[in-house]
Amino acid sequence: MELGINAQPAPFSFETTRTALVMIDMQRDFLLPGGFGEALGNDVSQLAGCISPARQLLDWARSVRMSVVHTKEAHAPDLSDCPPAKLQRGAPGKRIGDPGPMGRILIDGESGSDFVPELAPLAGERVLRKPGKGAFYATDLDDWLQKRNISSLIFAGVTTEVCVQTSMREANDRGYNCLLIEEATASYFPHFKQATLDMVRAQGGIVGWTASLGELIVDRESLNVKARK
Ligand code: C5J
Repeated sequence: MELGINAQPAPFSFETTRTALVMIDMQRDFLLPGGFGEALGNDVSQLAGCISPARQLLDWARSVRMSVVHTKEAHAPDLSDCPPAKLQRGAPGKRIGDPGPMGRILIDGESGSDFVPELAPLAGERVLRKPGKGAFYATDLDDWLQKRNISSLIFAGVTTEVCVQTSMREANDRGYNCLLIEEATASYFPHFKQATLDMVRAQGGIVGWTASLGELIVDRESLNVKARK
């Protein structure tokens, strides 16, 4: 099904069968107290508002049978995939691999690294562990998307200016058309979110497009009107 929606800086058209939703790092470690985000001194309550819109977006993607990728930033328990420079971030005792209220901070398999329940993956959806900020760095994401003939990506998740923007830039350089859903992403710093939206869509969409969730989440009747075939 081909859809065209209002977006900035211009309308965004995509074929649902050739598009994937990429939900970035909706993990307890970033969204809840006691995780990596808070360990770095952030006010994690700033992210709560994007959970419900992200869930609506996920429900919509599922309803149109779109491919879904859930990324999680998490490291191997032996930290072999964590560069020393990254390991030094944060206060001693609250660094990656240190024990916290949700298990070892940012370590795969610990409860902090898991997704918030609202955004839990369903069977058949891709869960992609990534050691970096970008979803393409040291992962098989590009191959996975190419095998499925995917050419457009819809992005949501946290944080807007770090893992979401990095992943969008990586995807844009690889030739994917990238759309960021405004309400379904958040930052610990609201002005960084706004700056990222502005950056993405500046210069004629130099990194991609942004759109409001309402442009996608429409009832069946208007969805049929929007569908060109
Ligand atoms: C950060 C992320 N902020 N998912 N990760 O370290 O944006």
